[in-house]
Amino acid sequence: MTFDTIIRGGTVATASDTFACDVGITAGRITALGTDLGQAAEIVDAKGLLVLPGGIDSHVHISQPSGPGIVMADDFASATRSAAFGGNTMVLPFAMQQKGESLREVVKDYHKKADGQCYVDVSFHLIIADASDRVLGQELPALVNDGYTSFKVFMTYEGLALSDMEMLNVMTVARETGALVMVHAENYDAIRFLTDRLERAGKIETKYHGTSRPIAVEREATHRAISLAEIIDVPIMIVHVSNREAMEEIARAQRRGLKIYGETCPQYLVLTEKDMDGLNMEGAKYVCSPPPRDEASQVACWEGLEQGIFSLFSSDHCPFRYDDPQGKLNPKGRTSFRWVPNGIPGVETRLPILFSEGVGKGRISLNQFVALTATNHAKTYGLYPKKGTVAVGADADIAIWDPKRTETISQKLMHGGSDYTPYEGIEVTGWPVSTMVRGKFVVRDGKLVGALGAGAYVPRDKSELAKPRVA
Ligand code: DUC
Ligand code: ZN
Ligand code: ZN
Repeated sequence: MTFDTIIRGGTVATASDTFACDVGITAGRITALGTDLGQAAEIVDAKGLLVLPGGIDSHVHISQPSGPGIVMADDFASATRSAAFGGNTMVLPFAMQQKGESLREVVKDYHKKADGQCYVDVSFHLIIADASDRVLGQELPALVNDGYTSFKVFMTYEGLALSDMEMLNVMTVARETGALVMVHAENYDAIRFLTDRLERAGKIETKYHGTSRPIAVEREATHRAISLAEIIDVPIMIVHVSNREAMEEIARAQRRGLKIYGETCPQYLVLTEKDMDGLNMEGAKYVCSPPPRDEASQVACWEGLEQGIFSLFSSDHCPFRYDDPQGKLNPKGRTSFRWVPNGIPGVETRLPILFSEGVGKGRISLNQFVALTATNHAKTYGLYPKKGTVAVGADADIAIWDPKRTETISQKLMHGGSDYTPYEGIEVTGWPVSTMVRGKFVVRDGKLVGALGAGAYVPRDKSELAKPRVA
């Protein structure tokens, strides 16, 4: 047999095993694993390198409307370029509905933004802001059937927050259609109350962003979301968990046999609320929600990853430029933390941070790393086994890593649309050097070689993990 490509001499790791073997690729798929595979049009030497499933970042925001005068730093080209340099072969951004909009039209708009503009593969979650009978009764079931098999709901934010009744209605549709609900768990009224009170007291600097969204705000909403899901008997994913109390709500639910899943992100492992203290609005670079907490919360999030309470590690990439009137330094943002856009870039740094801090420092195994960054994302969102593993029959979505290479994270190394990285100065060991999507290199030895449009839209199956406990 002759292959298109053989990746030779590397160490392959999956979510369960680590082994020395060559990878044979034909027509974009992995067609053989073994040694002495024979001939190929191209042999890629991976001696001394790791051959891993390409990262799947299942929580990224790209080209979302973000309020009057505010523009996201990435379009699909820059976000997916940045993703590829960060060792990712697929991202799952959101198609965000706004009140009154048809979800179907929203989805069409996001396809228009993404078509021909991606370097890695993409699929869309839906954000449901308008839980009307028409949306829930007609549009949503049809969209789930068409491969949009997950949706995010917000318990906070003007124009996005759903009432408990609306959450229950969305969860009911998820149960009926087999879709998975992702929940942004923060108590809207509590945040508004605290924000108003802080502003009245003249406490408007960016550091008060954290004060306006304390842990209790997140813990309470997490508890409530879990309770609502239990009432409906529907699995849910609590996204971007930042602290022990919210994590323990999830762990307790899991111990009770509920299908409650959790996700955490790099900002909760390596940033703290002190980062938002910076002078001259520097703190705005770290404003995201939920906010980074303290060192004890970082320890808790590590425990959640180590113990499998969190099955996903995503970036929550939501980039705004810093030095830009349409970004973090917008004129209103200078008047109060309330108006600083929430979100930070991170799609390119997610994997090196977890590899270095997690695998390198002995907190998690290489196999846990693969599970947390690729395999579990594919399983959770209906992409497995086509995506998320190195196995015969899977798409040849592969990241080749130099586990010994040390880099200091810096904006100079980044390839996205933002003008800063919140992870500036963090030293990491372990770096993705090449990324291949369906058998074709997008990044090779640190250089962009893939064409714009190399990434494709991937419709998704329903996830096994979205099945209720009782059918
Ligand atoms: N929630 C997200 O998931 N991303 C960015 C901002 C937010 O609140
Ligand atoms: Zn969110
Ligand atoms: Zn997000």
